[in-house]
Amino acid sequence: MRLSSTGAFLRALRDARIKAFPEQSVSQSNEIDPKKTQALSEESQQENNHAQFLASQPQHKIIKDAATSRSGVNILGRPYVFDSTTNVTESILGLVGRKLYDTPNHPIAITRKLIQSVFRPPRFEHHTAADPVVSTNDNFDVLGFPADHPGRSRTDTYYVDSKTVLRTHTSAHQHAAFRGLRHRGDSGYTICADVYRRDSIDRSHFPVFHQMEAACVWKLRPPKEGIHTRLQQQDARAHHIRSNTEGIPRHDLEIIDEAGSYDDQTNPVQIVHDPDEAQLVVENLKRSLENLVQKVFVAAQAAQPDVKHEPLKVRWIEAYFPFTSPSFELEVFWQGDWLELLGCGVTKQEILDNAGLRDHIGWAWGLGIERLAMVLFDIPDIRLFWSQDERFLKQFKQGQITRFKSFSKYPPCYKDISFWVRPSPAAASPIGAQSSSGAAAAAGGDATKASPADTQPAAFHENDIMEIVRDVAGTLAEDVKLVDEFVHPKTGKKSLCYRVNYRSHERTLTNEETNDMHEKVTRKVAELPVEIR
Ligand code: FA5
Ligand code: MG
Repeated sequence: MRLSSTGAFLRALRDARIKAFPEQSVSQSNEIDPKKTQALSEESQQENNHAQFLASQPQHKIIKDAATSRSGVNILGRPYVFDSTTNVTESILGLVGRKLYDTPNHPIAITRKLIQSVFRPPRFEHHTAADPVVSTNDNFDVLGFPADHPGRSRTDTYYVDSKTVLRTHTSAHQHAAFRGLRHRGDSGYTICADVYRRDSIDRSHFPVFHQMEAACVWKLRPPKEGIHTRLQQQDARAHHIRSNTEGIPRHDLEIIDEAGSYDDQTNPVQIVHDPDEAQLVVENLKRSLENLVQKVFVAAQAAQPDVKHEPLKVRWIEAYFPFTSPSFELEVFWQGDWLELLGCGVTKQEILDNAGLRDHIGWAWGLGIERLAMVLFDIPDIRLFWSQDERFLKQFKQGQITRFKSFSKYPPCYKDISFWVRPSPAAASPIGAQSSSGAAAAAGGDATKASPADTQPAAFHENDIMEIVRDVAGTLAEDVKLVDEFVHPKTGKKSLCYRVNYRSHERTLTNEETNDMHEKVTRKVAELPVEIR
């Protein structure tokens, strides 16, 4: 078997895919999956053969060519040749294409439908996007991510190759979805899809989760009697935004607005916007989302009629996203704590302009479906969403919110791994580095989560351990925690100890298989720039 460089062919293939987003109807939603046209030139025929060979291989298996040592993979029927930036693993690729959001009786799909019932057609078109492979251009560049944004780092993002990633957020499809609104007036969309982030391991984090994104735009009113100048057209548009907001049902939530008068320096109204009109967009955004929370949580409370419920409390706080300004996050007080549900803001005007929406103004938001679904269905561990156990799946029915009943609790098994972090600096991450901007995380890249090895941030990153455990144990790892850390007084070397909790939701793990997994983890960790103790 031989693989050779398929660069030119794959670039053409990719370019064709990136530029075209035909809409095919998929049961009440539009699949905005990229077009599969393949432009071939004669000189790329040989490369094409190799790519076709890859495409004919079993999906999501990493195929290595012995002669050239190059690897590649077939993801959802399309070939990708790896390069030095690649960090996708078979275990993560194995989760691609499950379409939980399109499985009617699955809690992810039930939650999606509930959200869609609040943002309804014809104003909102509903999209899904089955293929998670997107260009770095779509995931980061067109959205204005700075070059040093932590979300771009290989420690946080799954790279298929240097120009292609598993999308880290549904905003990767924003540009395409906005283009789809060019010939409509006041309009909007939702996009629902699986997204991928290299992240920590615990009950609320999984490397794949689902996001729902929405946007809404208002167009300048056309010139007519009494409306001639652009200012008058804008006034008429503002009037429509206000009357749309007045049409949103009232709610009885308790709102804490810590972002009511947002900061001119850190969270400004865009210079190109009229501040009064921008304020109307913000009000519409906030009322629309409060209405969503009201609907969703009333449904959750109805599923527990015997429990006395406190009035719902939500909180607005300021946020930062490269593609909205001003920006906010919405949190809800649930079971004694604030839970971040979503990020949102007034869409940057250049993003609308670049998509052909020069006469429009509007908002966008992006929400974690698991976060909502865990609350709605009382699901205690994010891994359960991936369970194929009938005892889990049989509990849910489309259109219904029911409380999850734990089928049993199997024992945990803790194993530690300790190592020295070498003092010599290792090679830096080829893509990006740790943030110097200190920007809040958007689309992954938690700028607040320092690497434990902060003396050599590029040499060792906690997410590398997480990835190894994911790769070896898959959903059998419940959490991984740093339990001990100290610096040797003489050598200056740092020692770290991580505790891995292996536990299945479906059966008791045997000692032998846990030991086996942990041995594999230890062997792989030893390949990192660390010294096992
Ligand atoms: C974003 O991903 C932005 N694209 C959202 C956005 C869209 C902002 C449009 C403005 C306009 P963030 O990284 O905060 O932002 O993720 C959005 C939501 O996804 C979070 O509020 C949270 O509900 C959910 N989320 C983020 N990380 C995880 C995770 N590891 N596990 C489960 N849910 C997560
Ligand atoms: Mg966030």
